Amino acid sequence: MSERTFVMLKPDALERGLIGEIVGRLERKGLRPTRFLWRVLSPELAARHYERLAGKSFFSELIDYVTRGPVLASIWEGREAVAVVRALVGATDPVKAAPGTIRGDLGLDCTENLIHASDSPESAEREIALFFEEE
Ligand code: IDP
Ligand code: MG
Repeated sequence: MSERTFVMLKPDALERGLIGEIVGRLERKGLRPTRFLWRVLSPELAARHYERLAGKSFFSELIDYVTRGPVLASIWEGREAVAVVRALVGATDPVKAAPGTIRGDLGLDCTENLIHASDSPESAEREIALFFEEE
């Protein structure tokens, strides 16, 4: 059954010129993009997006990172899209992410790990609403 998920290329991915590399991996898997949005996140939007992590020691570092330059937010569709994209992305810490995954192949820093992808269909709908359906 087709499903949709939310993907955000974080500022380091754009700074390093990795849009084509990362978007290409999702496309080659067979997923289809339906929306793209290039924007600089406000600290308020970043904090709402990551509100579940508000108590963590790295929270302010995370907000500074994701607001320091533009991100590329997107919506992707396909069979089991949420789980498929999470598998392509790899573990949160790129040192632990398996080779062959986006973070495993392209990243090294635990905070600056290139990409966000929704962790459940419920998160995907919440994040799509936050980025694409509110103003
Ligand atoms: P995820 O992006 O793999 O879903 P989350 O636990 O949702 O991981 O964390 C959101 C983001 O916060 C991560 O992608 C990473 O940028 C940052 N982060 C998570 N855990 C740590 C940590 O232990 N140290 C530093 N940054 C972290
Ligand atoms: Mg997460």
